[in-house]
Amino acid sequence: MRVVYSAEHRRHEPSTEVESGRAIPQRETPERAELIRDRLAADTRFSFEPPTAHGTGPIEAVHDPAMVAFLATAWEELHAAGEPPEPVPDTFLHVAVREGMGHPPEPVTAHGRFGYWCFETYTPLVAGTYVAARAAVDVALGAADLVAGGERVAYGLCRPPGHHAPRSGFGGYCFFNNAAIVAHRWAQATGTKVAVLDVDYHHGNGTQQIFYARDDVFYVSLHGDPARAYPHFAGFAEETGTGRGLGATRNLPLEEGCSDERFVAALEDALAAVDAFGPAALVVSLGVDTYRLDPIGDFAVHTETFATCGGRVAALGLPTVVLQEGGYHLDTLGENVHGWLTGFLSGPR
Ligand code: Q9C
Ligand code: ZN
Repeated sequence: MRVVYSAEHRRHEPSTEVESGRAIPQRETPERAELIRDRLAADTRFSFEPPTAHGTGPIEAVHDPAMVAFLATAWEELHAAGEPPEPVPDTFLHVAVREGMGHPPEPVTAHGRFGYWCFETYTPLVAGTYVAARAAVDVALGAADLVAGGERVAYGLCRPPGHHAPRSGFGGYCFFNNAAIVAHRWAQATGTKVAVLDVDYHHGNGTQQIFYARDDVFYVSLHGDPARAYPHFAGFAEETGTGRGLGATRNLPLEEGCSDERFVAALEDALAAVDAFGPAALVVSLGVDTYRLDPIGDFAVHTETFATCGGRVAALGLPTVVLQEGGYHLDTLGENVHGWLTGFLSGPR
């Protein structure tokens, strides 16, 4: 399997995140990508290549160009305004503030703009964030190019991840929605339908939002029920799309302690839904924070099950772009991703 990887991810390395007002160690670290890379590199079935530059065009096709412009210079502007090395916003554009009054203009100051575009406190900016986030998009698009060129499957070792970023926002360790950028570009370039299968522990609220009113990109997710889990405000089973997109979103919220059997059964439901949609290609948002010991998940999925899952996804028979999202148990992160990908290569069992 061909793997696209860029060392530029290391430039995004916040040391902390803010949870309930406490600064705690950042979970989404450079070490994550290095552990995955090292595990795959120890298996000759995987080969590595750098991404090619795709510019901001594919990003601005999915995200508000004003958000891209903000991120391009945000850290420098915040720094010049005297903010700390890893700033986090304090005043967010909560929906209630503008209820019944329409959308406000983008603030003028960097501080105001930060809370306008960012939706939570787990996602500090550092000096290299923009370069790293741009590289993650190029990694994703590089993997998609390999599949467009005839590879059955390719893996983009994206970092930072992307699935929490909606069209006009960022958060949840995510800046640009790598999977959505790939899915949109593929659908536009080919005029065919695409499915995004999101198996990260967290609901991919950003990806769902981007495609919610569209009938050309199907979004299906297995995740911790938002009744108890981040991102709290999206991912409910009742959310099935809107307008012409009605029926092109499918959520499978799962209970605390979700077992291997339950997880695989839910995956089979998701795969049946993908198959019924009839896409020409598949994008997988691969998070392994479903693992039983993940520090921010609460499922009971074991390492062996990731191979089962990869094999079941391969059985769809679709050209498949696999992109890295979450997974925070460092001792098993490489093994779990390797298991999923080799399971895909081996096929169903
Ligand atoms: N106590 C990804 O996996 N922290 N993002 C939630 C809840 C933020 C996860 C902690 C989780 C973001 C890509
Ligand atoms: Zn996650």
